[in-house]
Amino acid sequence: GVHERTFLAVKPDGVQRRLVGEIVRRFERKGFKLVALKLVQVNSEAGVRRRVQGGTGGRGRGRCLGADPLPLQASEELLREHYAELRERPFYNRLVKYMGSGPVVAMVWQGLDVVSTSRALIGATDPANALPGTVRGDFCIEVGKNVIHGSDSVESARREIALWFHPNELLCWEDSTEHWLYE
Ligand code: YYY
Ligand code: MG
Repeated sequence: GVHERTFLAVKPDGVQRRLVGEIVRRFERKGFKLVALKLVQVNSEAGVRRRVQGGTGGRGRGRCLGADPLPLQASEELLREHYAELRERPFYNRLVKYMGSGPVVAMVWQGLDVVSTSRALIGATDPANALPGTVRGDFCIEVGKNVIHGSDSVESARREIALWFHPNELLCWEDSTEHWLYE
């Protein structure tokens, strides 16, 4: 339905290459509704933690920055968990390192079939196979620097949104264009 949500992230190469505005623009002009957005530096070296896992008192390492209620930590664990399905793949460690190599723009977008439509707007995983007109088709060359992440199913989207965002970071706002986008 129109309340479907997906998790999108501009990867560190996309941020470095100043593609954030261009990418946000593509999802905006499509008509999808932005419900959350933040710049996140997932820094594996600093050991700086935004929050200790709920109620567990943390895992010993790192430093809790006060009473920050975020359900995620700016730690490599977030990325390892995000890509947990790919744990056994040969590129997994390289992928996690790449995702922690600079700021990432994490976003949640909402709309009818937003998960599959976003995948179509993003293009094939390997930019070599991504069609012109897609983000990956237009802005990148190699699979290891493919600029953007998008959830691959409604289930993955739910998992990834919960991983990257606290519920109170997802904003409900009245979309004045809804009447012009949906029948
Ligand atoms: O969902 P999507 O990002 O299109 O591809 P996944 O199969 O989930 O892989 C996640 C991520 O891993 C991909 O965006 C780049 C990287 N990767 C890689 O570096 N080399 C591969 N052969 C396959 C994927
Ligand atoms: Mg994927």
